[in-house]
Amino acid sequence: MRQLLLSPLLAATLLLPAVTSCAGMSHHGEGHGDHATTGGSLVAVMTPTAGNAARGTVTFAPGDGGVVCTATISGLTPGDHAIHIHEFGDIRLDNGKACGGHYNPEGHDHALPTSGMRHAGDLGNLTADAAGNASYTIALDNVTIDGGHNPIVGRSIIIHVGPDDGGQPTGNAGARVAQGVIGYAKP
Ligand SMILES: [Cu+2]
Repeated sequence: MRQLLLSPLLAATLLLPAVTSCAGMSHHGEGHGDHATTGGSLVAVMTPTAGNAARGTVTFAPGDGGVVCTATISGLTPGDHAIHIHEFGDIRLDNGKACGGHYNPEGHDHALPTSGMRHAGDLGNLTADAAGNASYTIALDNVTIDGGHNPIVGRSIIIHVGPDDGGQPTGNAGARVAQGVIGYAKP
């Protein structure tokens, strides 16, 4: 009796992988062979680290000059603040340190975006007005959404308490005031 009850379940269990595998093959059969990107956009929802108030969004979309990054942040102190792509999409620590160092897969020295030779994550500075609001747009030719060259999906954005002065090793920007994981945006 127990065997009779189990057998439909067993049959389904055995069939399911076969069906899934067929679907997978048919997808491959349509042929793309390359490492094409999704063509989609990315978003990092920025949340404040402990004791800070900076929050907002940073988006990345395919556009003129490569990838266009747009940051809209509030809750900053007036003035310049470093903005970087950091290595890990890990915001488990409330000081931002789980995001690791700058995203730098090509092993360049740190620099401001005026230099072509820089960390892939070197996005420069955004400037907050007297009310603490900042809007910043930069076109990036040294990264891709999720392609073969310095893909940024799954990494993180960090905004710092101070400005990036371009100095080694990471621009002397101080503590991390906001962090967010770069993920796929809902179309
Ligand atoms: Cu940083």
